[in-house]
Amino acid sequence: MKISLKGLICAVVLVAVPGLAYAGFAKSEDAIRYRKAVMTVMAQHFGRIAAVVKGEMAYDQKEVAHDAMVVKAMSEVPWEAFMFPGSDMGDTTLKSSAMKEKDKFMSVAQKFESATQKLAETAAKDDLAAVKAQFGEVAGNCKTCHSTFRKK
Ligand code: ASC
Repeated sequence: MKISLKGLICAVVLVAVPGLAYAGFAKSEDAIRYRKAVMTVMAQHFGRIAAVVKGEMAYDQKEVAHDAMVVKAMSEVPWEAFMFPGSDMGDTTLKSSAMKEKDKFMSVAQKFESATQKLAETAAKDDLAAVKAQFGEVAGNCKTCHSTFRKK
């Protein structure tokens, strides 16, 4: 049997560091830090679109499109980090129910991803009214997940 070098390295890493087999995190603190960083970046850029939607900031199509693109990218990456075993304990506001109801959590996350994808597509066109409408859709998804799976 011929084993590729890549395969061998993967096997060694998986055996030597079991934590790495789970979405690349060695310990729950790393998963918590990672998802908080993603949420911080997401909130910053979503907040800038919010300011435009509320009329507090001037509408600049390119800026909004860029912010929406960052929100979309951030929405695609943190979900496995929320499922890291034990990461519902410690410095986090994640409810344990998120892990117990993984399918529900992932389905809410998937809906959110679809909404941010649509926001990015909408923001690529110069139509502030459409951006406002889709912004509302995304914000609704934020709220649903937070009120269900985030501690007060
Ligand atoms: C934000 C932010 C949230 C969401 C949420 C939308 O900008 O930090 O948590 O929007 O308030 O309902």
